Amino acid sequence: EGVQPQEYTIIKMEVLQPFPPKMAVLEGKRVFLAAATLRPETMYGQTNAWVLPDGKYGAFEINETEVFVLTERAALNLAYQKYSRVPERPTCLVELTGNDLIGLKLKSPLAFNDIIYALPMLTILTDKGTGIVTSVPSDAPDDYMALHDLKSKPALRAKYGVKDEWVLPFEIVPIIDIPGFGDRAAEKVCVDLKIKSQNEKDKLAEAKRLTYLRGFTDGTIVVGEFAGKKVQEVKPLIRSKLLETGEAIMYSE
Ligand code: A2H
Repeated sequence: EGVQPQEYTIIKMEVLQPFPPKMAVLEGKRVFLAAATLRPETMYGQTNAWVLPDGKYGAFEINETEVFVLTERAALNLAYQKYSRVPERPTCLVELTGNDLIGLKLKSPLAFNDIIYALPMLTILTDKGTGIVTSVPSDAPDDYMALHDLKSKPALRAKYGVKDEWVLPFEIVPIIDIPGFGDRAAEKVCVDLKIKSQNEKDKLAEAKRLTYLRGFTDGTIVVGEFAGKKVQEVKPLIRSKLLETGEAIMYSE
């Protein structure tokens, strides 16, 4: 890790009004949770966003009208990648923790769910990407297990102030078919490996190893305008589209 640059796509997940009191200072601006992903072609299947409850985030001014919520580290990296109008020192309009973000109502590009919510994930690393992760439980074992934990453990929801309606209505959205794995590959490997929670690091690493490459090399997208095409083929097309429409930006580290 860290040997060669990682090319992420930052997905702009728009925070819908009304903002919570802590974010009142952002009133009148367009505010986005900036989620870093390596799999832009999976965005149809988003069910929520992930934040680290104790993580430190900031709302950074990206230009006159747009604000990104992400870690300070990522804001600084981005500033050097020509998107900020104030490259040397991105302005932090308000400091936030993950707890402040839990329950935010979001609208995210390509997602079949019109509205999704920001929810707690306990394994997010603050020194990778933006510290915000978009959740695609059909294809990401980490996302599947973290959502499964919240759905199956009322005490976990209570601990983080997560309302039932932010979690329980959200089902897996099948988006990619992988021969031998089906169209809910993450669920299948997590069940096969008998993974019990998002904290089973080694087993989840194995689950990711089993699905990630296969999804990319043998997967077929079964939804959207590119339905029937290979994941390999559509990934760059979907990424370009998101970049062109301004719904995403590039980010590398
Ligand atoms: B991926 P790599 Cl569908 N902490 O996006 C923990 N995980 C993070 C993170 C952070 N700070 N920042 C990004 N990620 C996740 C989609 C996806 C992803 C699918 C399948 C696999 C997959 C939806 N979540 O990643 O260590 C993000 O989840 C499998 C590795 O830099 C991001 O892409 O290689 C991926 O990890 C980046 O991980």
